[in-house]
Amino acid sequence: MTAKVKSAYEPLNELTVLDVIKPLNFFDTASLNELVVQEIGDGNLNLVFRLQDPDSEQALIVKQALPYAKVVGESWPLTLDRARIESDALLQEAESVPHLVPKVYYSDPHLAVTVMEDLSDHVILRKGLIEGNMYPLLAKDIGTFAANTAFYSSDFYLHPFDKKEQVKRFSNPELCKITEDLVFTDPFFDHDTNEFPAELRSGAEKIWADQELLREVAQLRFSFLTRAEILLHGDLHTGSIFVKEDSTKVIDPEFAFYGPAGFDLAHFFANLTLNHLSQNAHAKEPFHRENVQSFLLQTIEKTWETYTNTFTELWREKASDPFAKTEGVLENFLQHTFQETIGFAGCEVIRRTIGLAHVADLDSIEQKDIELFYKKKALELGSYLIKNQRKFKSITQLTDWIRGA
Ligand code: SR1
Ligand code: MG
Repeated sequence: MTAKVKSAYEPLNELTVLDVIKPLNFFDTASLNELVVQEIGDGNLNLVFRLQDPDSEQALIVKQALPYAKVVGESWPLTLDRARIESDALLQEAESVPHLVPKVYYSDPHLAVTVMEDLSDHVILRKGLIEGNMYPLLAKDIGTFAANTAFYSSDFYLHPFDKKEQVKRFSNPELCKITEDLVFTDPFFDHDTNEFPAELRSGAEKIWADQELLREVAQLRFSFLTRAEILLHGDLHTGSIFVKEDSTKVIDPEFAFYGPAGFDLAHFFANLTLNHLSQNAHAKEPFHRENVQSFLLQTIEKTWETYTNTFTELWREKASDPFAKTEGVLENFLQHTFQETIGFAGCEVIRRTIGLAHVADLDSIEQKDIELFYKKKALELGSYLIKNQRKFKSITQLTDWIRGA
């Protein structure tokens, strides 16, 4: 859909958002004043408006970046360019996996706005998992998403000039800096962005004093800073995925950039692992808990299998790399990606436990002592993954270990 709208930046409200969508002629209704408009954003960074025609049920979403991080306030300024990155990433992803991302109807980089498909019939995966729901398509869909977006954005497929153009297009320094700080730096030092109760201090101090662990984190961080391998979503936790029984949609790629291939799957696996831990407290009865926990581990296994199988098929059919047919080249790439996935996942587990921006999976455990117990476990688990990333040789070795942990 193409249309021109007025575009000097100002934060939208329930009224001015109508000016943005008016030229799009999306709604059949004659009067836009009849639309029900709600600001529904519950994330850390943006405004999200849902506009719905109460008669026809037609609806759409207008997402606008604020010039600061909503989670902290105006004292944390943040680039509006992330809105352009997000809509460009959605369009890019839609070229290979259109069924796995919301449709973009319109975007305006000056207003920092993306108008997109309404997905209110889906739920946020994190919420669904905390409630103990299971999603049969999840693993296949996320594995397919990760493999396609990785392969088609990589040097294995693209001409080197095109790849470098893409790296420039998705240069996202401010959002990367958030990840560099919040995932790879602050939780590993006594930094003032960290957030945790006093009872976790000894666990945190153990991490800060562990030189072997810090050396590994330094290497993972360096990888994140320097390895422009593929176009990443950049923030693929379970709050960035919408699900329903028969559909999966990956949303919110405002952190998209070119980075190391294991990073997205690591975030997905880390957040599933945190949910797996939290099920011990959330699940109402043991039988259901066991079901949900095995679903989570199977999801990790099937996602990785789908990722490697799909990536391998794409490689065999379409790789233009001169070494694509050389024995062991693909296997080395996948092996390195696997190892880093485990290390990055360990960092994310630790960050979501003692750093900034926790996860509701653990924070919503009602009994304080039980919450602390599982948070301590999370710190041990994250540290082990980082330090032992090279010991895991297969995905089932990883899931077996999580099951035992
Ligand atoms: C200030 S932003 C905090 C976190 O929210 C986003 O979803 C990212 O995970 C980021 O690290
Ligand atoms: Mg987000």
